[in-house]
Amino acid sequence: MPPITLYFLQASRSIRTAWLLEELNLDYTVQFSDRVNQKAPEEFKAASGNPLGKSPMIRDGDLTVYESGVISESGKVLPLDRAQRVKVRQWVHAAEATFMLHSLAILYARWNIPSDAPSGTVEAAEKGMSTNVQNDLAWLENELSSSSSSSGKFLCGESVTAADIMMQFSADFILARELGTKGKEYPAIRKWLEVCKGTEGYKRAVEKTGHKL
Ligand SMILES: N[C@@H](CCC(=O)N[C@@H](CS)C(=O)NCC(=O)O)C(=O)O
Repeated sequence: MPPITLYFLQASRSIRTAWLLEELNLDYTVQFSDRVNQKAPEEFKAASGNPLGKSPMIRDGDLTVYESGVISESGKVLPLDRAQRVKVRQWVHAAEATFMLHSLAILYARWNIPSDAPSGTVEAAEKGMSTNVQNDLAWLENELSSSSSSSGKFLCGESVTAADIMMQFSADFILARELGTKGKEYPAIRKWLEVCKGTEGYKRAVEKTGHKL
């Protein structure tokens, strides 16, 4: 048995950790669960050992680690050079604390505003919250437009870093669910997403987990 177990909830951030483990060439087993009514089933949450029941979670020997960001800051995907490392970590944190924070607000409005609310309530909430998401995506689009012409095809250079591993899911999720993106085009983001999805590590992660959004 490989020492690492990945708790993988379908259609979730768990793909980040599967991609990471593939990039690091680590052997691991996967405990899967599909969603039930958009949520992780209670038995899966309990088995994962994460107090919040959220995925991904890994068990590595007697160590359990949750939060995809901290898991991603591992091995060769975190550059040793101080300036590069800071830049990569900036994207690692932005992936959750900026991009997911702003976009999930829209998804939660869609899920939680009661269906008998006055007509147009969800749309108005969504419109108000789109400004943050569009600013975030404009930042990423600009960064990718300038970085691909100067320093490489990935977010922070010529090879996959934790920045790609974390940000790929955030951007893919926002575009797939159209969270505040109506009427906007993001060609550099879409091109980079294809580059990420075309890496051998990402393809192996999808093959192993069946990840789909
Ligand atoms: N900040 C955490 C977020 C984890 C999280 O919210 N995971 C979601 C899936 S993307 C989850 O497990 N949801 C299941 C549920 O709430 O039932 C991370 O990056 O790992």
